[in-house]
Amino acid sequence: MFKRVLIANRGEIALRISRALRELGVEVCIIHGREDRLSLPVRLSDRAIPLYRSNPLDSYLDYEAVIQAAIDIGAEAIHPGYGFLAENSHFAKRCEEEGITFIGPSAEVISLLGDKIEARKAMESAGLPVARGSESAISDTETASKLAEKIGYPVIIKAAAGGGGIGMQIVNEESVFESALNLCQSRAKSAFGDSRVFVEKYIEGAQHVEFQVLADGTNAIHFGERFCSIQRRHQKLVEEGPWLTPEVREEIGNRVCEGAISVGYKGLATFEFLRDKHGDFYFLEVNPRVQVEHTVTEMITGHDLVKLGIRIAAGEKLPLTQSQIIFSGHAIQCRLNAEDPIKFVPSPGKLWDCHFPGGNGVRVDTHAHIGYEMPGCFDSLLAKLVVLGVDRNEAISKMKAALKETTLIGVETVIPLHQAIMDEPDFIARDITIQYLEKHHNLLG
Ligand code: MV4
Repeated sequence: MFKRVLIANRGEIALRISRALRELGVEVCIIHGREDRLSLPVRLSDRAIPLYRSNPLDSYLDYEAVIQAAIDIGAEAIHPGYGFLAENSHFAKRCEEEGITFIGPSAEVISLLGDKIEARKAMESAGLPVARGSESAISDTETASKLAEKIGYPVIIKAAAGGGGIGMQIVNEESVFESALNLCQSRAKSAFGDSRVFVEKYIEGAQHVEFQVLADGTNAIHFGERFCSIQRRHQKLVEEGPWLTPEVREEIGNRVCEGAISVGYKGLATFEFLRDKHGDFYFLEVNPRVQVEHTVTEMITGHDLVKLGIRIAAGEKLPLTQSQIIFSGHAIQCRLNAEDPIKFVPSPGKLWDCHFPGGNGVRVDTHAHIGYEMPGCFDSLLAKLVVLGVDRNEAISKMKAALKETTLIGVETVIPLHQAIMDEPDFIARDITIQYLEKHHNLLG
């Protein structure tokens, strides 16, 4: 195991990683910006390295400074968490060059999976189901519109360098295809400096289901699925699991393991899928990092995913077999963002009071505390409230009780929205697609 690890992140995930490192007997180091100098993950670290920048985000994005900090303090590895540098192949490459372990997959694998055309091709070859679409980047409009005609409208045009839905265009008829293609290409060019796009059949009325994988470069196991359809502008709000029957879990689970093995994946990964109303799956992308909602999987399997990811990075082979992954109960997570619950605009401010629920099957991952100054310049995630019930109905009841007990004074939060969702008949009936919030306007005030 490592002796000393540097955390290149902030907020709740920095605290989550810090806990995992402590349990593994590793010294906890962390970089931080000015806004976070008094934060819990910084105060609880063994060593904190200030990297103050005029733009607060740069404290966590200046990767040469992060690498220099690791060298200066003698950290053998860097944990990137999620966001910031987590999916930056240049950063992972620079770590490799400096002999520092990047806790995650290789730079080469990050770069392969970051190209959605390459990722799609690799996963299709490994036997994962994909939507009908273009095998390579679209070069000319005519070929593209012929392909769209063949696949049948609606189609979706996506950026190769994308993910997170940036620039994506849904096209319902041929007459607007060319303008949508141009728009997607120019959005892709300005957002990613890469104008390559591809076309897929648009999957209507779909659910978002993702599989948790852990791989060691040679072998892979899966920890089942999470259901994450309740999202707004590609920001998830509610995540839960399990969602599928054991048979379907085993089938898709085996395939994602094959997919991870085929690219020599090392570390934690999430395989995202759409699932249509017939129950058919379509691979979307692989997220090569720990995710915000990993907690749902920890609740239903009992395994500590963050510790497992660190152990793999330290060179251990998979310490578990698939048969040791056993699912029990139903977990739901509500993201408690410091935002206006209707318009979702960030609500920074000082937490004058702060109380979180507890009790059987209730977990709160947060860096919040009384007196905490919630900055407006970072992600608005203040806490993750996760509950585990024997079944989904018990989990919903527990979540309602836990939301009621949560006290956060000084900022607005999305708690009222979560409370409305937990009482909403379609949510209770599991009748949820990725359009859930658009189709339930009544929940937004
Ligand atoms: C799709 C799709 C429908 N059909 N692909 C959105 C983000 C990116 N990861 C892929 N996305 C989608 N791809 C096909 N062929 C619909 C979406 C999508 C979506 C997917 C997951 C969760 C929320 C979403 C919200 C809007 C669109």
